[in-house]
Formats: sequence, structure tokens, C-alpha cells
Amino acid sequence: MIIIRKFVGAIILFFNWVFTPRGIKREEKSQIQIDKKTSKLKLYQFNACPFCVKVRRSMKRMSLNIETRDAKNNEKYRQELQENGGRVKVPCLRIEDNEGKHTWMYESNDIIEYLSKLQSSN
Ligand SMILES: N[C@@H](CCC(=O)N[C@@H](CS)C(=O)NCC(=O)O)C(=O)O
Repeated sequence: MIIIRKFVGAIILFFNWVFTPRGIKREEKSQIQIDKKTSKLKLYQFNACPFCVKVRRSMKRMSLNIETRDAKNNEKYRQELQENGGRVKVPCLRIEDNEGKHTWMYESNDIIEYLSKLQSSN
């Protein structure tokens, strides 16, 4: 079972690499502004999870530079997700507000919608 999962994961990563989407090009000032906004976001994810790949591809298309945190291999990030998000399910976007309070957003479609709104409001 583990071998099959690893094999499927490798195929997903391979196709993701071959068909890497192009990112949109913004004016420098505008990219700096959006980078400032996205510095408050962290994406907890697994490398070969198809839902995580979908979110990462959307980030790439929108040219959003968001730190990704490997919740599979990094025990610290896994624990953070479990303890603060409530469960180890990925992808999960940690959103920090101006007071430093964190909201944990699960569901790839919700994350993509949130990011689309964030970049279009820039
Ligand atoms: N509907 C979710 C599905 C996410 C999902 O199933 N992720 C898997 C990894 S590929 C996971 O974290 N499974 C662990 C669990 O559900 O507890 C989404 O679109 O984000």
C-alpha cells in the first residue's frame, strides 16, 4: 500500500513538474504589496498530496509567494497543525491577522478562493 501511494505521489509530482503553470507578471510595486500581505500566510501541506498540489499550482498561477510547511516530514509543523488547527489534514492555510491571531483554513477550494480574493483586492 505504501509503495502504491509513493508511486502515485511520484507520478503526481512528475506531471506537476512537467506542466508547471506560468505565474502572472505584476508591476514590481504591486508584487511587493502582495508579498507583504502573503507574508502573513503559511501553507501546511504534504508534498505529493493532490489537493496540496492543486493549491500550490494556483499559488504559482497567481504568483503568490507563500511559505509552505511540510506537515508530513517535519514533526514541529505536524504538531502545530494538530494542536492549533485541530487535525492533521492538508492543505491548511494559517492566516495571521494584525493582532497576531491565527485562523486555520482547511479545504483546498476554500483556500484557493481566499487567495483569489486576496490578490484581486490588491
Ligand atoms: N477535501 C479536502 C481533502 C483533503 C485531503 O483529503 N487531504 C488528505 C491528504 S491528500 C489528508 O490530509 N488526509 C488526512 C485526513 O483527512 O485526516 C480538500 O480539498 O482539501
